[in-house]
Amino acid sequence: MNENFQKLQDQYLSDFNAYLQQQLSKEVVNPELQEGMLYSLNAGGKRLRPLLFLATLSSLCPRRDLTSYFRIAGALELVHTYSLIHDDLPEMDNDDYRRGKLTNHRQFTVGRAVLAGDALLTQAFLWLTDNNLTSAIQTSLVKILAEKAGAQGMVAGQMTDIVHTGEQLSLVQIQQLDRQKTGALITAAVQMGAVCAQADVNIQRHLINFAQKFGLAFQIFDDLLDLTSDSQTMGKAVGKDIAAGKNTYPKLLGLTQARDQLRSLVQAAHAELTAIDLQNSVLDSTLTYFELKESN
Ligand code: GRG
Repeated sequence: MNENFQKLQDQYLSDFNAYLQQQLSKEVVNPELQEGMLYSLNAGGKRLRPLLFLATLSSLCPRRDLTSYFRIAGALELVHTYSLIHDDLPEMDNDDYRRGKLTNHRQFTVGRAVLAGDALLTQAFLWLTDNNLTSAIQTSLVKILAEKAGAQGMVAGQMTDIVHTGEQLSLVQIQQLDRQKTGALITAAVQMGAVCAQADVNIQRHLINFAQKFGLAFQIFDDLLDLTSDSQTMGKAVGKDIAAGKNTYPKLLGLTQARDQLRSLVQAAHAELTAIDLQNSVLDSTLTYFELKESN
């Protein structure tokens, strides 16, 4: 197993978490907003999108000081956290628990949760423009995140999801939905890493392909996890998504075929990196996320 991903987490995760805490405590003066934002930000997320961003940058520019990019990595986590707070709201998924803790609106109120989410989303764009990068790079980052998180990406996926919950979608429709809902922000993370590294067009193309495959694998993996006892360690009941009428891969394809799809996506993602000589890179090692738990 390639252990670089573990090394990246060991080296940066606790400093990155401290950075998020420190910055928001300093920048958000309204006490209720700060409390609501930090409550969900500190609720035990894996930081997958920031780590993918840092892994991409580090793979392309091994000597770059990654700590000076915490603000950009942080913007991705702010957007991700907002999306989870809003996803849990009564008019969306109506969840009481996330990651084993009360959801934001259950801990506070619906009004406060909506505003904490709004503030996280908005703060992310401040962080993309209030840093030491050139204005050309900042503009590219804003464009990528706005496109992938908004009406052409995650929000559109969420809309399709809530409108079609309870209906049986085809495989092609589920793939399109997940490309937007889950895959778009993952793709943004990798693309933003490539932009910070000023990678050429060909490299960017392969990295986007890698990220799209990673995103789909991530969703299938999440669906598979829903069916195992592991989901309970994340504060979820086993089979909750399927019981809620969600369109999941195991429901549509069966367990064996869903696992096969996951395996072939991981191989295809690895092949995208091999094409640009990034096999065995830190980014390649992020694929161990799926290997580690696939047997569960
Ligand atoms: C409300 C605009 C809006 C969008 C919500 C991301 C999302 C769209 C909904 C989350 C629903 C969900 C459970 C999707 C499955 C895949 C996924 C995104 C899981 C959560 O991401 P992780 O596992 O979360 O990275 P942690 O807890 O580690 O931060």
